[in-house]
Amino acid sequence: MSHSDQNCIFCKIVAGQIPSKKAYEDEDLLAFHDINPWAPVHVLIIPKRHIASMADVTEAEAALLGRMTALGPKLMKELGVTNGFRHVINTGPDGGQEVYHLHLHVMGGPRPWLKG
Ligand code: DGP
Repeated sequence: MSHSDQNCIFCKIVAGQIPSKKAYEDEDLLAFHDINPWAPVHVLIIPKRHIASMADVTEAEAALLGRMTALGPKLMKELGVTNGFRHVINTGPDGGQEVYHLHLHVMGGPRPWLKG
C-alpha cells in the first residue's frame, strides 16, 4: 500500500497542496471541515497514509481505525457539539463513496439535518 497517491484529493490536502480548514492534526491523522457539510458541524477524519477505502482495511489498521473513531467525540466537544453526533464511513460505489481516500464523517449539531 503506497504512502500517498498523487491523484488523490485528500493526499493533496495532507500535503498542503489543497487548502482545508483543519480541526486536528498529528503524525498519523488529519481532521478538517467538510467542504459540503451535511450537518451544522461536519468534519472528516482521515489517515495521512493513503488507504483507498474500508474495503482495503485489515487488522493491521485496527489501531488506526480506533484512533480515528475516538477522535470524533473529542472534536465534537471542542467544536461545541453537546447533544450527540453521527459517525459515517461510505465504502465503494453502492456505499456512496466519492473520494477514494478513507475518511470518517463526524456530524453533529441541531437535528433537522438528520433524515436517516
Ligand atoms: P464520501 O461521499 O463519503 O466520499 O464523501 C466525500 C466528502 O468529501 C464529501 O462530503 C465532500 C468532501 N470533500 C470533497 N472534496 C473536498 C475538498 O477538497 N475539501 C474538503 N474540505 N472536503 C472535500
